[in-house]
Amino acid sequence: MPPPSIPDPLIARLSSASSVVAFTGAGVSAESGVPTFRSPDGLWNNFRVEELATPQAFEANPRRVWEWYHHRRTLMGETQPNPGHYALAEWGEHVRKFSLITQNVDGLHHRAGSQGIHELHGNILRSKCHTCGKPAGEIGPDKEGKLPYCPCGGPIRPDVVWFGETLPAKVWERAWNDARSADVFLSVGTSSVVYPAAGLIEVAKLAGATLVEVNPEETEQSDLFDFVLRGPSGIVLPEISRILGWATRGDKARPAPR
Ligand code: BJW
Ligand code: ZN
Repeated sequence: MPPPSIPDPLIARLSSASSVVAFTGAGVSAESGVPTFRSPDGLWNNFRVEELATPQAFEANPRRVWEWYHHRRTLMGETQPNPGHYALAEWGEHVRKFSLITQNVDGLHHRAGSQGIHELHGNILRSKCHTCGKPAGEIGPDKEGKLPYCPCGGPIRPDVVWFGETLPAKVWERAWNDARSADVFLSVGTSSVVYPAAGLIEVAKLAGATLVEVNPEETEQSDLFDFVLRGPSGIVLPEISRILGWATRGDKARPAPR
């Protein structure tokens, strides 16, 4: 697929910006083979994310919820960052103040070399106690499927944010401040329906940022954006890097032209 054309005024805005925020969602990892949540292939055993990613689901059936996370941990161990992740890692080296705010728990931005990532919804590799919150490393059910427990007696769970739970306070505060002070705010690969994360788009808009959406599909918030780039992030972001002369590792990550 050829990249959509990137408007010159957007390139000018990006090259003069002091502060750029990229706010990412599951779509940025789609080209790595990680299913998004709200697409038909995002269902797991016919369950929707809203039925699995809740404290109530874990308390009622921890084994089922762990099976889902075990499946996803295994899948993520087999996937690699894609050119979209690498492009954002390059931007971190070129923009005076670059902030990467992600809703993803897959760690692919980190593996692409991005630094100082704000992980709003946690990280799938980490675990913690559901009762006392104590970190529990990377543990999960053992080979026989026995579920792990904390010394306090509470069940161990993935260290991610489920529906009805608050986001990690410090991470949220930093993300909010960065959105508030962005010159350019790019929303990449998110359906923009999950709050409070999706509210950062409006925070940036009200503070006067130029808003850019990178997504092959329209979203509920598309009308808010100044620039809409309809294409996969693994194509669009490296194309922006190429035009700005920021492409370094992204070139290596992309397949060589035939
Ligand atoms: C591509 C592509 C390609 C495809 N390139 N793009 C205010 C208003 C309304 C509701 C609420 C509100 N405040 C709170 C709520 C409730 C709730 C909520 O938002 N519900 C809505 C769904 C209605 N929010 C919460 O409960 C949050 N907590 C909270 O608010 O605390 C305060 C509070 C506490 C107690 C009581 C009341 C308030 C917590 C939300 C936690 C979300 N957690 C999950 C799971 C994380 C762990 C895990 O991964 O297992 O986070 S749910 C899931 O959705 C995950 C994601 O991070 C999140 C967002 O999904 P995302 O990334 O946008 O993915 P998709 O699949 O939706 O979209 C993918 C997009 O990619 C699509 O647009 C494609 O087109 C695109 N795409 N290929 C670029 N190649
Ligand atoms: Zn505990």
